[in-house]
Amino acid sequence: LEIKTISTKPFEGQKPGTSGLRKRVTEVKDNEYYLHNFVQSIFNVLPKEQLSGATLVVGGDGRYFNREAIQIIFQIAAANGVGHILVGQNGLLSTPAISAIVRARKALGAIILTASHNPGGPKGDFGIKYNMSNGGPAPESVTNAIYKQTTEIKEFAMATNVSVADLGELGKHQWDGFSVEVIDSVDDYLALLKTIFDFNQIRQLVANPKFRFNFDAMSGVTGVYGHRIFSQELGVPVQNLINCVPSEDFNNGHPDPNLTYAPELVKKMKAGEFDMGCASDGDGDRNMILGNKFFLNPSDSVAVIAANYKAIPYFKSGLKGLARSMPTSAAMELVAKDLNVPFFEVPTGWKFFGNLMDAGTLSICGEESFGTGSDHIREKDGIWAVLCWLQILAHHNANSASFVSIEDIVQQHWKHYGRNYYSRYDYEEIDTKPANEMMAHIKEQINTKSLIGKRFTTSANGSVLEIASADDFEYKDPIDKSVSSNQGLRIIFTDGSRIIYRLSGTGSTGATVRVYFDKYEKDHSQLSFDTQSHLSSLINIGLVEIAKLQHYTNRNEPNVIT
Ligand code: VG1
Ligand code: CO
Repeated sequence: LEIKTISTKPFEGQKPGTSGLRKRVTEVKDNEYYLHNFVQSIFNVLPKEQLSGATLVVGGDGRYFNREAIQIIFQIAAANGVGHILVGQNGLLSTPAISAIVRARKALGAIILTASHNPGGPKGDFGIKYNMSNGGPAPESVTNAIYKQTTEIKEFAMATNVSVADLGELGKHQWDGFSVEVIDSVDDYLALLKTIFDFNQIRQLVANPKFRFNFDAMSGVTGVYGHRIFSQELGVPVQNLINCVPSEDFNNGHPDPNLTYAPELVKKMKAGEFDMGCASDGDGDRNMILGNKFFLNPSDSVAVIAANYKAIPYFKSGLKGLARSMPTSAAMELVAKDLNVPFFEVPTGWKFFGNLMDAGTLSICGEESFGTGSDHIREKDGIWAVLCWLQILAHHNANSASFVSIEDIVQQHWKHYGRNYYSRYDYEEIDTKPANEMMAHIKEQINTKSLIGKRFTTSANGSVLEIASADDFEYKDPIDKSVSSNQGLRIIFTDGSRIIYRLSGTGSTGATVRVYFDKYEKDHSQLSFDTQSHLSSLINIGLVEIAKLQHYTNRNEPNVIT
């Protein structure tokens, strides 16, 4: 190995957010050594004795600049004593697949190259994140230490003779004390999924002419997985897989599976062309699932999966516990209560679930942001969520004369548990200053306790909503006792309704304001309303009365409504 030490200077703002460091490609490329600094800072934090000879997994969602970044990571890793790197074919590995590989191959950790659902290409975003040996995102203690390194860094080391010309060809490349192995992107992950689900039963559902399935990879990494798993393994016709060729700029799209950015799929589902339509984000950890003319809210999705756990072979021996992130609708705890298993409410971001899973107290969890997963890995998992729904549908239809749809299953669930009407409003690319001012305005009302006892008469039927409590969510990890503060402003009403305000931690420029609304109904006559109209009073209180959102941000409408 020809190792060179190169001097450098710190760059500002290399602080990982909700899920790694996400920056405009221009910022990364225009600043020589921007990436080098961050990668060296990761290695500076890892204990030398663990790093020496260790195996790391490297891969990503295939976005622009990943190819160059991968070669840089090889060189810096080799110079820092890493022994072996497993890299996905063509640099492609979904985030959940990386988590599975780290665990299966007992790697020290992984470097994941993705900005997830953010757009890519020369003008889009680049992202990088470090995962630990459990396969999950590094906890805040580690990301804070990496950030500290980035503010002090003076030099980095790289092995200049290391490079792999063709990442398309499987196989091993060896240097003195260092090797790179190009592995199949799907094999390890598929092997794990086969231990979780009954593929035979799902094949029967897929073969049922009453069931029409569609999958949209949004030109992200899951195209590779979709072809192999849905088509080759389960028999879905190839023409039912759309946008399944990974593209460096996501085909000039926004690889965020929601009602705004997946219009092609949404249109087909609204027209009743399919019985199940699914999409995943750039790196494959998110999922959107739609039924025939039916929107499956992600908060409902994870609750229904939990309630139907017996249909999924992996959960045969029972559930250890259930969890959701704070802004996710409260549907999950009703299931936990009913099944008599422990329930946890954690801050936004998957890293908080990992500790609970490692301690053996959590089986299924999810977020309102189209993230669903279980303790089979330590990341949320889009394909897994699709397979859960396929398995649940297969189970319900195994001996049924008429077809049991996604909507039927959800309606059944609401009848049993009641329904959480739920919506999230996103205001993207707001200037940081007014966004912070708006949050401060809400915080002020929380601090002075002026909101408590406040009553609002609703326009719809004149009923009264009264605020019971309001706080800035703080989480104490029950396992390692670490405390995470400032995790979202919460307004809770006496009937259990909630309004939550957060600033996004995954954007690369400006601020994104997220406002979440949750209202519970259990009366059978109250289950079939339109979500937006049923929430309209709560939404008005949240946007106008409490936040004065338009005044601060000058926005009339959100960019995305979920
Ligand atoms: C968003 C979502 C959060 C999710 C995170 C990472 O974070 O709200 O639930 O865990 O993205 O998802 P924020 O801070 O922007 O609200 V992904 O698919 O980017 O790894
Ligand atoms: Co993602």
